[in-house]
Amino acid sequence: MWKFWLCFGAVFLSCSGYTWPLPDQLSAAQQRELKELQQDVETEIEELCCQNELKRCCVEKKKSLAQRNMEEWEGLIDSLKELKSTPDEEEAIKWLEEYNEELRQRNVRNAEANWAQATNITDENAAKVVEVTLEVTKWSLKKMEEAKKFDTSGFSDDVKRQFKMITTSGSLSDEDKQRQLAEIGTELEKIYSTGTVCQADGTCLKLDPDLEGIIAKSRDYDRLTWAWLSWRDAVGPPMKDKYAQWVALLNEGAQENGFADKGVLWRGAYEMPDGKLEEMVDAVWEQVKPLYTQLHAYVRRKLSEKYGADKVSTTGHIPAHLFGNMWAQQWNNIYDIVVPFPDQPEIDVSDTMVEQGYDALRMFKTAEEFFKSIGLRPMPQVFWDKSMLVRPADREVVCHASAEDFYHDSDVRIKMCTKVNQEDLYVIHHEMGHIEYFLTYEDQKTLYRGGANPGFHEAVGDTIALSVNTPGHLKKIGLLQNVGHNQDFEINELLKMALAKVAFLPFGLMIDKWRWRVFSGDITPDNYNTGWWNLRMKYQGIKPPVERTNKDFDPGAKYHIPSGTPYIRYFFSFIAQFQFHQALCKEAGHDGPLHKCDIYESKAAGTKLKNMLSMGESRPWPEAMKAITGQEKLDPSAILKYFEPLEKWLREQNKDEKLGWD
Ligand code: BJ2
Ligand code: ZN
Repeated sequence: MWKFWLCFGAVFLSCSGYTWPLPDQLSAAQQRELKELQQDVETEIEELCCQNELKRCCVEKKKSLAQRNMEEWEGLIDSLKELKSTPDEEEAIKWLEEYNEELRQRNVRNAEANWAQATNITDENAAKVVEVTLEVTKWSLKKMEEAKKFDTSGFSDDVKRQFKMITTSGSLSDEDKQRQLAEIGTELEKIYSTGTVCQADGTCLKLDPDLEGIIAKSRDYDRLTWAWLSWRDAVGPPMKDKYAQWVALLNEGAQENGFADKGVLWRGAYEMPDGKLEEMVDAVWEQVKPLYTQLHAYVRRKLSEKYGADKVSTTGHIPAHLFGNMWAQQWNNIYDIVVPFPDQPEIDVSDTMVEQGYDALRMFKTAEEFFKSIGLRPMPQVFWDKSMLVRPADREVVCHASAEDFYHDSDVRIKMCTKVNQEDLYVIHHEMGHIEYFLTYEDQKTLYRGGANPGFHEAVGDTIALSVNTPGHLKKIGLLQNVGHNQDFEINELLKMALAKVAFLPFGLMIDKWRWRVFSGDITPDNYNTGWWNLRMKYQGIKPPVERTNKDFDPGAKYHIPSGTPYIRYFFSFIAQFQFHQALCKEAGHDGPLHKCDIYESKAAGTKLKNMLSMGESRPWPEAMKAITGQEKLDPSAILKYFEPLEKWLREQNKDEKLGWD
């Protein structure tokens, strides 16, 4: 019957110059069908009128007929809306429902196996991880073949999005190779997590807390060199060949599925045409680079004063082991060396935390309190029951902090070898941000239980920590006694934040610049280390403290390389978190400079954040960006605004310096 009305309506309504209403609630297929019909009829009438030289009369006549038949036309549209989707799409939706449920159950098993291994590294647990990974791969390949049988072209955007996710795969088809890949993956992570360095007196040191502790606290140049070098020599060389095999297998999987290399798939998470993500991050980097260059020149001079001009020249690259951080990724641990106004009240709260008897649990409760104060979820009981908050004495674990979603009944956990200091308080907020995201989108379809893009996931906890780490807030929670109210204090405050945030940017960028080139074959295994240091030198302006060769594998000394975790997400996050902070501060009614803003207890800010988080991965990221900031782009103007007073001050300090390092 409706087909009859469709034809009837079409004949009477079609007339050049008249627009048919085509509501977008109809499925894409229905819309297309209607449009085609309209086109056909219009052509027919056009021809008829022209043949009989009746064009003007036709237009007028049909227009009035169109008005009269409007009601019937709209009735037709309504009946179409009721039909909603074509029978094929209904079948697809049913298939997807089952898919999402089975995926969820498999994710539960996967998360449990990984957790068991990460919190107790044994051969048996490693074997289980491999088995579960193989099961998942096998199942997703089977499901991908089923999914490809659906002609999705006429389906709604939401259904299409899910099919695209299911059919975008880099899995190898050969089961032996799948196994090899999974085994190398667990092996690389094991080398990193169990790496130790033994000293002449027979005592052995771990990365966390021992070697990281030396790098953070020692001010002895040679001791620093020793810790820096020993860690790299302990874990790098044993990984190198395995890493090259791992890359080859990942690329083979990508190529089997029609992609040029694995890097294309990694970048695909941002849903931008290939090339555009790199273009976007390069453009952002160009805008923040002047600020980084100022910070670099200032810190270089301070380090040169501290260690001597023979160790640190005031014009070139800075030796990489002097930044208080094993990877020179964040420089906040050398705040004491570079503090601009040492007579101002202290702003580092590490010592006070120890004096006040803080322990890991209290640090986690402190973080939770902030999230709750803006209306986000408290940590569920299972979180407290099952998380690993300190390093256990009786077994090997992956100490690198992480947050995991177990995909059922709000089972979410953090594992971390917490130490009582301000840096770990920040890491707790970072990880808890992931947990809040997991909890806020837990009612989404399994496929959409992810960040708008991976960078969004990274930015949640950091955004909160921007408020927490203001001296104003630290005073509120009793960790600071005095705060200054003058420009000198503000410069100290901003410089401390810049050591964590601005210093990170070129590091956040170069890691995946290296991996994208490794995947594309531009950097080959015999050039892994040289390629790595070329990028470290170019972007960060740092150099190895001793000569390195291609027998070394320094990338392997950074967790995300052996664990295979993409890194550009952190670059994205370190820019986006300032956009989020700015937007939430506005929502909270903050007045004054951005770096003073603390959104504590603002339900308005919390709601804004929650609304964005609840979207999960259901829409492309620019929509999520718009939901929270009102703009659709990654935009460095917020971070630049935040550090504006510091940049001005640094320019003045550096006016006689030779900036840069070429
Ligand atoms: C300390 C933090 C990661 C993170 C861990 C390890 C890799 C992924 C997860 C994921 C989260 C998710 C980390 C913090 C800022 C800079 C960077 C660094 N650990 N991961 N499961 N950081 O992002 O939390 O927890 O998305 O599900 O690595 O280099 O230190
Ligand atoms: Zn993270």
